[in-house]
Amino acid sequence: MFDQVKEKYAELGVDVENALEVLASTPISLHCWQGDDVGGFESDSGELGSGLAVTGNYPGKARSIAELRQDLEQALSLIPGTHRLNLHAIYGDFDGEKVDRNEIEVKHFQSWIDWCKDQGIGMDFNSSCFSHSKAEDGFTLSSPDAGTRQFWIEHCQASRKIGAAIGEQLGSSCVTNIWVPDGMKDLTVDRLGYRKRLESSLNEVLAERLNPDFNIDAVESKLFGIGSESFVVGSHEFYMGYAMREQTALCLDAGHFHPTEGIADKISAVMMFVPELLLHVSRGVRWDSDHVVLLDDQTQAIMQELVRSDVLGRTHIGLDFFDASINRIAAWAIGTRAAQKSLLLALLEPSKRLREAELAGDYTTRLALLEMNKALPWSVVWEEFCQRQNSPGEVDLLNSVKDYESAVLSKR
Ligand code: RNT
Ligand code: ZN
Repeated sequence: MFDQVKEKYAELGVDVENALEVLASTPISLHCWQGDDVGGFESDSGELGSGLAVTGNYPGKARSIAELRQDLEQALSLIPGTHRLNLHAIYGDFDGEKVDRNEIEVKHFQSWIDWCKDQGIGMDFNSSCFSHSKAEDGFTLSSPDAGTRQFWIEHCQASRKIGAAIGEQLGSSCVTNIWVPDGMKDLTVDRLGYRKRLESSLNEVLAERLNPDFNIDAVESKLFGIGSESFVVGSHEFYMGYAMREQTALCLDAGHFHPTEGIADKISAVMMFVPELLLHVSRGVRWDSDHVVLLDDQTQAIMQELVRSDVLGRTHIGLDFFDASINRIAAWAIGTRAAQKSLLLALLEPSKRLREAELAGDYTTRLALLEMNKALPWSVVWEEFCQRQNSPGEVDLLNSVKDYESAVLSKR
């Protein structure tokens, strides 16, 4: 069937083999935090806070680094292609030792780097400015308290150095992302003061020049969160301005905007002015930003823009969702595969004909082709991709998940 489908696409001017090559060489950064509900492995790990909330209590959660790696290996086997690990600082290998956030070093992440090397995958990193006594009042890098600010500055500086070591050791640049929860529940009078403090803290964090072949800095905005309904210091405008001025990567989280506001249309605009983009592909539902990614309109629109604007080479695709009400490995696999399926659909567009029609003002053809594209047998191409990459096809995915659940998860 695949050969026939390939022919059909070729008639429309679409090179299926080329699409499969691009798909195979587009890694998705798998967020470690789906595996244990953003818990991490600090010796005194407390409650999840700073507006982050995970609901559900599905059995079989990873309770140790070994279990999380086992689960990640399982998830990676269910996702076609070669991907990356996205690790948060709270997931260090601290060996029961109390290591405060401003004291983290490369050695605490060496076993993760070694694991990634064994897996043949790259790794990305995140400072963890939440779930900590010094973040309990809602502020970190923009805190009015100089000592608190200094603590988080040191944490973010340490995170970048760890990022650079990761990139150097793995031979693939590490994207180190900064997201801070800073914001207020209610009416805020001195918004500018908070934003000025955030700016100056970020300047200190990023002051040391690091080799971009090893570390790429990214900053992530948010519109509102639980406990920061009225004001978020690091808003989109703030970080867009900051990233443009400082030429850092800009992180767009698909769930961090107004409920009906997508990030797809922002891509071609921001990419004119920032060097790189980090995506947190996610799915917002009403006020909550972190549902498992699906092959839905939003995700398709994002991938279409990456392909149509020809910015895949400057984009780092990461995921950001946490669902504890379903099998966590299934969540990783379903979400990552949905992002890949969306990308495949975008790569299979008859782009030449679409562009010609648009330029000629023939919007009828444009609309007809776009609608036709959805009805073409793209899923045959997807199944071929899964087979070539030794991953289960759509029908077998659930069985693989259930087998692992009964063999491993149910025994925890
Ligand atoms: C929070 C941000 C951030 C976190 C992770 C855990 O709203 O999206 O990216 O989800 O860093
Ligand atoms: Zn995010």
